[in-house]
Amino acid sequence: MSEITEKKKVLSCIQPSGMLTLGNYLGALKNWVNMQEEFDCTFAVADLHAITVRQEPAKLRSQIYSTYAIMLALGLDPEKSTLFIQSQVPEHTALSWLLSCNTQFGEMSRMTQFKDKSAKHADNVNVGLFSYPVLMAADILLYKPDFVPVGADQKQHLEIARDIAERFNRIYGDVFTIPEAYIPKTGARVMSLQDPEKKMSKSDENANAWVAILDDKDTIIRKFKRAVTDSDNRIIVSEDKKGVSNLITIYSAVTGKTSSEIEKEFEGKGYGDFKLAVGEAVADELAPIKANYERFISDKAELERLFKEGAQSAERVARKTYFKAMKKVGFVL
Ligand code: ATP
Ligand code: LTN
Repeated sequence: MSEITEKKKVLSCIQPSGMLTLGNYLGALKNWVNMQEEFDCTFAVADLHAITVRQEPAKLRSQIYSTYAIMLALGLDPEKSTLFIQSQVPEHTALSWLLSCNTQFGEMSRMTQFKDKSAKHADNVNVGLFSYPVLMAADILLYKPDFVPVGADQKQHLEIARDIAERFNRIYGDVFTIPEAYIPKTGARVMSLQDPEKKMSKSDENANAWVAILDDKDTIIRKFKRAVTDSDNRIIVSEDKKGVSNLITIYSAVTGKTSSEIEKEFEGKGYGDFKLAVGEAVADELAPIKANYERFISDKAELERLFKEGAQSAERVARKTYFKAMKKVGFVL
């Protein structure tokens, strides 16, 4: 007798807040593609999250399209996974209100990303920036995922989502699945190429600090050649060699080689050779994505067709969870 086992569910989102980086790719997106076959996956462009910092409307619009096109270019397949744009499924904001009223001010105040971003955008410390993890919890809980693939910086937000879900279930009865973060072993925290104490971020003003998924080969190699290292010229992982360690992590995440294999491979060689090898490996990995991207972004009508379909199927799932939560809280449907 054949046994039908249901696939476990996966959900994740990415903000369309600029050029996606190698950090986004190694920390999150690469895993999304790897998970697509084994799991029932839902992935979204988290455009509502992007306006927690000021965005120029025309630029935001074009970045929403390009982020969706990158998801397709990576190999995410709308026939296998649900791919949609967050703002097109209104249950996200609706559920986020129910969750907000069950989240404490004190627990939100501990979020380190809020502290960092409010320091960086001191002229616009808006309420959305503060309550953003509640919207993120809604994004997740609507789809009842078992796993949420994210980079290490999102761990704290995932924990809050779990806390919110557990509390809601305890007060009102079972509605939400408690999700687990799925953080990669290598590449969970890719650091800036210019300041290896900081995470690689697309909002870094210094363009040499980050590699964009859509950078061309020459640009990628140039950025790696300029990567900040140190003066001791040994290619080893070490706490006091953050720049070199970061390059080893990147090379390892892209090639699948372990750190000790990499240390052996480059024993006796200099930083010049090593940086070139890392740059080339990264450029080779990203080249097909860039080529696919050009194809997807040039057909707007097809992109629109795909994301509308994606939103419809996402909403079918989201609506059920949302109505159930509303009912439990005591609303009349
Ligand atoms: P910003 O850097 O502008 O603050 P972000 O890149 O952190 O934004 P998102 O685009 O929403 O924000 O991130 C999408 C995913 O990429 C998340 O899962 C996040 O954890 C991951 N990610 C982002 N930066 C890195 C990094 N440097 N290393 C590993 N993973 C990362
Ligand atoms: N907060 C995340 C992006 C994000 C997300 C989500 C990730 C929004 N909603 C739901 C996983 C699940 C970020 O800033 N990187």
